[in-house]
Order: sequence, then structure tokens, then C-alpha cells
Amino acid sequence: MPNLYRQKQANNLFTRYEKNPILQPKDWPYAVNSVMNPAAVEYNGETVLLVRVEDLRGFSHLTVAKSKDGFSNWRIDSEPTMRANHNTREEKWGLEDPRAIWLEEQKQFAITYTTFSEGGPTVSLAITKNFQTFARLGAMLPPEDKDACLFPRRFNGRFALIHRPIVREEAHMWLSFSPDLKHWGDHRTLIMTRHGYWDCHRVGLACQPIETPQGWLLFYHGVRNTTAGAIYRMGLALLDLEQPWKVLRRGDEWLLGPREIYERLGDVGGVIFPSGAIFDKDTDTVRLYYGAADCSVAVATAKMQDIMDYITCCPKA
Ligand code: BMA
Repeated sequence: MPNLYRQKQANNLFTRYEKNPILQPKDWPYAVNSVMNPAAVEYNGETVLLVRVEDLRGFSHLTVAKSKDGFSNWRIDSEPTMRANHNTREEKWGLEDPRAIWLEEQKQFAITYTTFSEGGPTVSLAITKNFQTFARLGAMLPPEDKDACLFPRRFNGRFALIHRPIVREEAHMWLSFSPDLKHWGDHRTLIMTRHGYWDCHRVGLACQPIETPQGWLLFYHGVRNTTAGAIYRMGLALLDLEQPWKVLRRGDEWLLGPREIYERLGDVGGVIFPSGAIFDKDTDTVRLYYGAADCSVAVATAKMQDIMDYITCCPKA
């Protein structure tokens, strides 16, 4: 018997900003095809989005957009902030879908992004203090891999990485560990696709994991292939605070799916692709930034209290 009360809760959790989309190709200071799938962090009291921008060759790079309130008056870098070095095997076909977190130990932001390499998409790491200059630390794991983010701290002395390799054509979320951010091992599956559900064909990390007293909030995207193409939606799981390989809860239903016209029409319609979030403690609000239809960037908000009320009554995983 489906829990209809919880489905209603899920459906009402996030509210789209009324002036969505917040960033569109026409806002860009230089010629672009599309803007989407940004990393989001707070830096110097402002919201910083590192936006994936697709140029008119079909290659992506990353550009910073900043705003004081996280909704309006975006200031966009006048040229690409992080360009792909197309002469390297790693970055041959561009940089895509970044996630960012603050690494307290390094006192730097860590950016994990898809490098479209000669061997296929994989995940690479860069660190920055200021979102102007970036130290590129190279590919973390072999292709094919995507949708990666580090946790902001170590567990039992090791860094932990969420990522989404393709193995036997299956697309599950995995967790891997490293003593030094360079050598990765102890790989294990974390969140798997669910037969028959909205997330039956592919799952992958949405925004960076968010720490709460009850555990890590793990927003993820789930994909169902239909006769009209793939539908990308977002769901939620809760991971143990000190042992993040333990999934405590996982929602049955999605929390956000393509509904609005800007989510349904675009280069790839029927896609919402969340990739960055900011928790504002003062207002108890999570701002979730997402790519809409592979064309523009939108934002939706939810109260943290409502998110916790929802996830803590989801089924035990
Ligand atoms: C995924 C990624 C995203 C994209 C999505 C929908 O595989 O490539 O960048 O937004 O597909 O096209």
C-alpha cells in the first residue's frame, strides 16, 4: 500500500523560484549555446555558481556566476573561468557538471567535474581558494565515470568520494576511499537503481552531500527511459554520519521532476539536473540549483525541517 501522505509531503517539499530560470544563455557575456548543471557554494558571503556552459561547437567549460541573495542580480565572468585544455587526452572534449565542497583540512574548495576524455567521460579534481585560479589534480578514476563529489571531511582517516561509474551497462552510485585524494580504492556500491521505479535505469549524485545531525542528506537524480526519451528526476536518501557507506533511509518517490515549460522544452527536454545546494541556517532553507532541459539554470527551495520530517519517515534502506 503506497504511503499517500508521504507522497504528498514529497510533492510539496520544494518550491520553484517564481522568476525561474535564473540563468539563461541570453544572460551570458559571450556567445554560448546553453548554461546548466552548476556547482553551488557560499564564498565571501555570496552565492557562487560554477556553471557548465556549452559553446557553439558542443564542448563545455565552466564559468562563475555570483549573486548576493542567490536568486537575482547575477554577475557572470566575462570569459570562461575554467577552460578545457583540448590538447590533453583528459580534457579533450570539455569539462562538465561540476560539484563543489569546502575541504576544511585543506582550507580550499574541491571541485569534482566530468572531464570528457579520449577514453570517455570520467571525473577529475581541481582545488581553488578563490574561484579564479584552479590547481588541476587530474583524473581520479578511469572512464566511464560521472557525477562525483567528495565529502568535506575524512572518515577513519580516509577521504570519501561518491561517483557513478558505468559497470556492465549498469549505472549505480558508488563510494570509494583514499588516504591522499590521489589513490582510490575500497570501492562499493551505495545507491542502486530500482527495478520498476522512477529511478530504474540510472542514478547519480545531484548536489554535494549535506551534513545534518541525523546524517548526510544525499540528493540524487534518477532516470527512467521512456518511448519519448529519458526523464530525469530527483530523490533523496540519508546516509550514516560517521559511516556514510550505510544508507539509513531512501525515499520511494521523487521530490522534483520536470513540470514547468523551461524543464520540458530545451536541448534535452524532461530533464531537471540538480548539482549544487546551499543551506541557509538563518532561514532554515535549502536552495537547490539545477539545470533545466540542458538549457538554463533554475533554483527551488525547501525548509530543512520539512526535508528532515520527510526523510526520517521514509523506509529504512
Ligand atoms: C547526463 C549528463 C548531464 C545532462 C543529462 C541530461 O548524462 O550528461 O550533463 O544534463 O545527461 O542530458
